[in-house]
Amino acid sequence: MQNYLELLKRVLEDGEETKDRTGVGTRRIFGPQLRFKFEGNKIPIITTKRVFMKGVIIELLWFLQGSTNIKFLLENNVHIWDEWADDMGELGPVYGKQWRAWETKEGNKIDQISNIVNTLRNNPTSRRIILNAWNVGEIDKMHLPPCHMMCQFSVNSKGGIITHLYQRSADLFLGVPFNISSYAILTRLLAMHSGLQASELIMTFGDAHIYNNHIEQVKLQLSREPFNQTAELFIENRPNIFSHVYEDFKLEGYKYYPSIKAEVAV
Ligand code: THF
Repeated sequence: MQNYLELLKRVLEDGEETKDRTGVGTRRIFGPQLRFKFEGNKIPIITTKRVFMKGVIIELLWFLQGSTNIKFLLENNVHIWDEWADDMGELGPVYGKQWRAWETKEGNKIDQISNIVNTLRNNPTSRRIILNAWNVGEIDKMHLPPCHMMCQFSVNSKGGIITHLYQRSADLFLGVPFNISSYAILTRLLAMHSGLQASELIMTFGDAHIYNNHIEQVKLQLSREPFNQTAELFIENRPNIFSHVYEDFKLEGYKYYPSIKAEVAV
């Protein structure tokens, strides 16, 4: 996965120094893109550090459940959302709520994921297959506005899904390795439940940054020669996209360098 490392290098060397909301400070560039092609059961995962794949899968299942409370994450020992939750574990109307129960003015709830599976299945040439978490009227109630905020899905003539994600803010060292694998798995799940294949993942970033307290970690990562992408993800089938459990996901052949610790900016 050379292009992720190339992006890290570019931001490290040419990024503009910025004072950001968190007070940590970043180097940033605006508007880069990463692309990953799917091949068989192979799944894109960064190899130049160990990616916490259990966290990625549990978080994705949690989004798909429509949950906005960290209880399920804590039960599974995943702590990546702790910093933003209130005393009751609530995060406000974040991803899960918008994906599964976007509220309309009339008081109806729209399940975007079900609609997407149906459209992929029944009208694959549609140019309106969109997943949107950026609910303008509810942003101020979210403890953190969505970073990976919208996706458009396209089905090519071979029946392959192309996922194009727009991510307004990209924490290149901590968040992006999660986001890559997460949207890759979402693409595989959508393919499985719509009778299609996963073809490509395109990620367009708005503000792509390296936090100042991740610089040494990024340099260490850049000193490592990446392994070939050999990881394969096998997913047990289920009657629908919402009934998956963690045990359905079997990751094989993931080669990685040791994990690298870093503080998350809140
Ligand atoms: N805020 C910031 N500053 N960066 C982010 O990446 C981010 N997110 C989510 C919401 N706000 C964010 C939270 N996702 C980790 C990973 C993903 C997160 C938050 C934190 C993290 O600390 N990962 C470590 C440790 C994992 C572990 O073992 O617990 C890692 O090494 O990967 C991005 O969407």
